[in-house]
Amino acid sequence: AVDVVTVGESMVTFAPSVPGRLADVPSFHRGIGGAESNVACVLAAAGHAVRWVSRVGADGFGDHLVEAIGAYGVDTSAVRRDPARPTGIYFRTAGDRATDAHEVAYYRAGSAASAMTTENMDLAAIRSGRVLHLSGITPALSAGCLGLTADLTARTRAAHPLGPLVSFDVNHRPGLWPRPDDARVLLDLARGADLVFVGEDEAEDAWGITGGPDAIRAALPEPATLVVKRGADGAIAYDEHGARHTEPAPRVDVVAAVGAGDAFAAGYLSGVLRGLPVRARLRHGHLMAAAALTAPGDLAAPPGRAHADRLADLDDTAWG
Ligand code: KDG
Repeated sequence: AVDVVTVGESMVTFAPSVPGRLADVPSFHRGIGGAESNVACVLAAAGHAVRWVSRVGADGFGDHLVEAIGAYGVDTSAVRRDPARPTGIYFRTAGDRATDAHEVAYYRAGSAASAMTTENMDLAAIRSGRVLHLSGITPALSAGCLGLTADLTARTRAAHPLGPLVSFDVNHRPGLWPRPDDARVLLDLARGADLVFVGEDEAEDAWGITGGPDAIRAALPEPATLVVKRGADGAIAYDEHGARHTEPAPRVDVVAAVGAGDAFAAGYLSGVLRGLPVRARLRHGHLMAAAALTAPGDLAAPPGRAHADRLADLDDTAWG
């Protein structure tokens, strides 16, 4: 049985060998990225049965993604190869340590994954898990990808009441939306999910919500659970009973924030799958995020389950 299915574009990533402007970096280290496959890899490392569903090119980068994501223990059997379109790739700079401002150069327009539609995806494979995890990156890729995400959120819930719990990470990527206002569609998509992850700053950038976590919950009352992430200030989960759970984040020396949100979602979902209390779900989210924050790439080696359990069980004085 599959615990979690994720759907989304993955890319071969090129991280800089030295700091500096993109124009000046002489060489890059190859890695793998893609928010949804990052979530899948962290969940697989935490011992869950995970499937990643996508489309990649029939090229060497597509081979690398399937092999590298598969090597994490993720099931890639429903990934389709597109002989007519390339696999997406992207380059980024190390960024400024204080502000985390970094340059990203995507080469993904017209990629194999951007051609995902409801019609060309294996919907039975997509609905085969206890949890279906999606993100707001996919609907930014093309009209077909937006339609797929819409079908898998609101309309899927109505037509498949016994289907998987739908988890949605807002993942607002301003550079992918043609016009800033287009990102408002993420609010509608989030309304169709059961569990939503959003950053406080992200809700302001994408939706203009400035009133903090309670204002975000007021704008988004539909998902049974809403998790608002506040970076170093911790995270808040609003549950279906109207309760609000706040959990501080451990202090870490940030090397690169990329991938931390994905790792947080994976840790939280691992707690959901294991039936842990909300507070432990948040702590597992923080622990997985801390591993990503302290590693340079999109994907870090997460702590093993037993170690994470020991850390999550420490008393409050060790947390926050
Ligand atoms: O969350 C990290 C992702 O942003 C990164 O791995 C690449 O999926 C990606 C994207 O579209 O930016």
